[in-house]
Amino acid sequence: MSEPLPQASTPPASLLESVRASTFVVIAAFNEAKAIGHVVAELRQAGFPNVVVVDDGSTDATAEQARIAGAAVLTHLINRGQGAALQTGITYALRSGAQYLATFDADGQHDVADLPAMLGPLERGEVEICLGSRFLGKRAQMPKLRRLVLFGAVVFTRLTSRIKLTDAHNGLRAFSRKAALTIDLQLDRMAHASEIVDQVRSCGLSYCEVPVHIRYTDYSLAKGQKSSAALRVAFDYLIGRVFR
Ligand SMILES: Nc1nc2c(ncn2[C@@H]2O[C@H](COP(=O)(O)OP(=O)(O)OP(=O)(O)O)[C@@H](O)[C@H]2O)c(=O)[nH]1
Ligand SMILES: [Mg+2]
Repeated sequence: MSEPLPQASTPPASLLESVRASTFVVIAAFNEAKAIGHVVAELRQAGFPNVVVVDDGSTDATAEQARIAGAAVLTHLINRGQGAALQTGITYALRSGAQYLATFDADGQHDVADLPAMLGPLERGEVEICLGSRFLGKRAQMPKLRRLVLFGAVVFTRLTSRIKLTDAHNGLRAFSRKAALTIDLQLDRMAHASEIVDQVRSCGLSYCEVPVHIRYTDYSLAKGQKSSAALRVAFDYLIGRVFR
């Protein structure tokens, strides 16, 4: 088992304008027309001009709402899953000159106010990747079953990836350009979260966890993952390991 995970030093109150301008926020979105416009608008109002939404074969107005709110929109013609959508967005951001990248969920669960603390350690050159954790800092409000499943994911990650995280499946992450160039997501669906952790370790990328706030709303709970989906994620990940 590896050493305890390093945590970020004191978060910066502000982030350099040049860092915001060269940060690309990548959002995988599947049938999120009700939420995506607000999410993109909040990011842009907070001073992040480069928002990339990958519409993952949605059958609703996700792409249109994202575009109206000011995002660059990429489209998968069929639904490929969050991992595939993130890799599409990351590749696009790198080709567009991104120096920093963040992944962000489309369903309104992430808080844009957490981004400066996520990007700060990258800006200061302390680490290459910051991983958001809902279990550091204030106790997160969430359904008990979800807490249990996420605890199971942490234990699973410690056993399979041998990395000690407090939150193994948090969609809020920040990457330096170097880290984004190194990470190569092959698992199309939700198991990409474990794959990233594996690659952090195998590629020797430096990382830290940063406390973030995850909102559980009626919308996110109705739309989000069923607890039983955890078994499918574990299965996809283990199959991916066998065949890679
Ligand atoms: N479910 C799902 N989400 C996708 C897909 N492609 C992209 N996404 C996006 O991935 C993000 C996370 O998906 P969620 O289903 O909310 O997963 P989660 O946040 O880990 O789980 P919850 O805590 O249940 O919300 C959302 O922004 C989705 O719109 C896909 O094929 N399926
Ligand atoms: Mg969600």
